[in-house]
Amino acid sequence: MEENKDPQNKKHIHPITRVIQDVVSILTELGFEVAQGPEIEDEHYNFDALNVPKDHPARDMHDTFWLKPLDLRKLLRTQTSDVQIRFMEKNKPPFRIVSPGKVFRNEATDSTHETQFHQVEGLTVGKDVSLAQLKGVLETVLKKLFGEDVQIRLRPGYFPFVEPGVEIDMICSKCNAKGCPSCGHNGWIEVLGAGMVNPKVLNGVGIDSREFQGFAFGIGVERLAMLKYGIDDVRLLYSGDLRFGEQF
Ligand code: 2U9
Repeated sequence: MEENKDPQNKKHIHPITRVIQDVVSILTELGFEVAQGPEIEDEHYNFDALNVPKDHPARDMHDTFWLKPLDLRKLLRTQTSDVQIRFMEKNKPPFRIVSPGKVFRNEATDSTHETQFHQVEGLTVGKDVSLAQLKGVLETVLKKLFGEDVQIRLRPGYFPFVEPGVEIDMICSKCNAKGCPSCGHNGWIEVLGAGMVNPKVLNGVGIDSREFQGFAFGIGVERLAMLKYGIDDVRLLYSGDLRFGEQF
C-alpha cells in the first residue's frame, strides 16, 4: 500500500455519524438507554400503535415505501417510534430510552428532503413526567451541541402520537431573534418536534395513563447536521464526494 504522506489526509467522521454520536452520548449521560429495532416494519408498529389514523396522508403510497407484495402491509419505517412501542410492550416504567436509526419517506428529493434520513427519538415514561422536564432535557441537548448561548422556545404543533405536541425553535445566533437572511427573517429556527405522549399510545401498550405520563421528542439528524455545520443541501451528505467529507 502507498504510504500516506499527506498530513491533511486524516480520517474523517461523517457529520451524520458525528451528530448521532453526540446526541446519543449527551442523552446517555442524562440516564437514557439506547434501544434499536428493525427497519422493515408492519403497519401496527409504524402507524396504528402511534395513533396515526388509517386515512392519515403519511400512510399514503406517496409518503411510505410499502414492500411488495402489498397485501403483506410491510413497509420501510417512516420514524423510529416503532422501537419505542416495542420497548414499551416489554418493559415496565419508569424508563428513558433513545432510539437512533435510519428512516424512509417516499417523497421527491430536494435541498431539504431525502428519501432516506436519520432520526434520534427520545422517550421518558414515569410518574410525574412533565413538559417542563422535556424542555429542560432539550435545552441541555441543544446547549451541548450548539453552545451555552442557545435559547429555545416551544410552539404548539400537531403530531398524532403526542398531546400536547410542540415544535421547538432555537434562537438565531446570527441575529439574536431580530430576523436575518439565515433564519428566513423569523428570528427563530425550527429544530425538532416533541410533546407529551398521547394517553391512547400508553394505554395501547398496557401502560395505565392515569398512573404514568411520558414525554417524547424526534430529532431529524440531517437537519441538525446542516444547521450545525452550515450545509445548505442535504444531498451533499450522501454525495460520497471526498472533498465534502474531508471538511469534517
Ligand atoms: C412514542 C410516542 C411519541 C416522537 C416525536 C416528533 C414529535 C417530531 C420529527 C422530527 C423531524 C420527525 O425526522 S423528523 O421529520 N418528529 O416532530 N417526534 S414527537 O414522539 C413519540 C415517539 C414515540 C411512543
